[in-house]
Amino acid sequence: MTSWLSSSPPLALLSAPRRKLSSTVAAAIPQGKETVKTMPEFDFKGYMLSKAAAVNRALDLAVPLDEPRRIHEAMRYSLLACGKRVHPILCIAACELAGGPQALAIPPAVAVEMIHTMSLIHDDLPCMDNDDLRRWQPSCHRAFGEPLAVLAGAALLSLAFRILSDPKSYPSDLSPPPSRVLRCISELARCVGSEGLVAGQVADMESTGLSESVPIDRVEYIHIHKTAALLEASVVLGAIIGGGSDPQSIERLRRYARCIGLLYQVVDDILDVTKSSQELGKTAGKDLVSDKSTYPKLIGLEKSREFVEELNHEAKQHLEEFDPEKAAPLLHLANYITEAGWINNNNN
Ligand code: GRG
Repeated sequence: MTSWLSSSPPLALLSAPRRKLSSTVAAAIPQGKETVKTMPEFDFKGYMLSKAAAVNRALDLAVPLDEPRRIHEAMRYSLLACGKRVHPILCIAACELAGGPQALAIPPAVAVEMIHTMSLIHDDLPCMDNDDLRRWQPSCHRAFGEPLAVLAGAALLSLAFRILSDPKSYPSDLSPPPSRVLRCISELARCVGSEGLVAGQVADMESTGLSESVPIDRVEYIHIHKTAALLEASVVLGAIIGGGSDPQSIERLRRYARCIGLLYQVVDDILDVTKSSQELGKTAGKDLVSDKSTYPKLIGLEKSREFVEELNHEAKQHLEEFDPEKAAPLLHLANYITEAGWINNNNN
C-alpha cells in the first residue's frame, strides 16, 4: 500500500513552499478588535504534516487486510486515499488544547475519519449523488461495485465505534476514564444519525431539484447537519478525551467547530463552481448539474465569500478565552479551511 505521504496530491497539498501563515492570520483578524489577540508564530505546515502522518499510520494499522480480503481492500481503498485529514487533526488539536497528549486523541481521531470516509462512500453511491471520482480516484462503488461499497461504509461506521470504545485502542499508561469514553460515544452517535449527518442528507435530497425556491435557512440546516455536525463532534471528542471538564470551555469549542463546519461546506459550495475536478480530486460543477441548494446559487459568489470571512471571524472569537499559543492550531485550521489552503498550496 502506498504511503499517504508519498502519494502525489497530498504531498502537493502540504509540502508547497512555506507561506507566512501567521501574517495571513493577522490579516484575517479585523483591526481594532481588542478582544482578538495577536497570533504567535506557528509552523502550520509542519504541524499539518506531522499530525497527518500520525493519523495515516494509525488508519493503516486500524484496517488490516484480513479475511474477507475484498471488503478490507474496499475499506482501505477509500480510507487511505488522499484526504486532507481535517477531522482527525481538529480532534488532536482540541485534545492538546484541553491538556491531553496526542496519543489519547488517536482513537477518536481515527473514528471520526472513518465516519467521514463512510459518509463520502455512501454520498457517492448511485442512489445518492452518483459520483465517479473521489479523493483523486474512482469512487468506491466504481472500483469495487455497489454492494461492496455499501458494506465498506457500514463496516467503517461500526469499526469507528469499536475503536473508540475498546480500552485496547489506548496506550496502557494513558487509559482514559470510561466516563470520558462514554461521553465520546454518545456525542459521535448523535452526530451520525437522524439528528446529524442522516438528517442533513435527507434534507439535501428533499431540496435537490428545487434549488431556487429553497430558503436560505433550509440550506443552512442542511449544511449544519450534513457537514458541520461531524466537524463539531471531531473537536468536542478531542476536548473530552483530552480531559476538558469545564462545560463553558467545551461549549466554546463546540461553537468554534460549528462555525468552521458551516464554513467548510460553504467553501465546498464555492469550490464546486470555481475549481476544476483535477484541483478538487472530485467532480467539479456537480451542484449545478444536480440542481443542489448551495450558498453561491442563493446569495451569489461574492456574498458567499463574505459569509465565509464572517464565519472565520466568529469561529476565532469563540477561541478568545484560550491561551493563544495553545489555540494556535485551531486558529490556523480556521484560516486553512477559509482560504481552501490545500488548493492555494497546490497552485504555488
Ligand atoms: C449512512 C449513517 C449514514 C450516514 C451517511 C451520505 C450521508 C449520510 C451524509 C453525507 C455527508 C457528506 C458527504 C457531506 C459532505 C461533507 C463534505 C464537504 C465533504 C467534502 O470532503 P473533502 O473532499 O474531504 O473536503 P477529504 O477528507 O477528502 O479531504
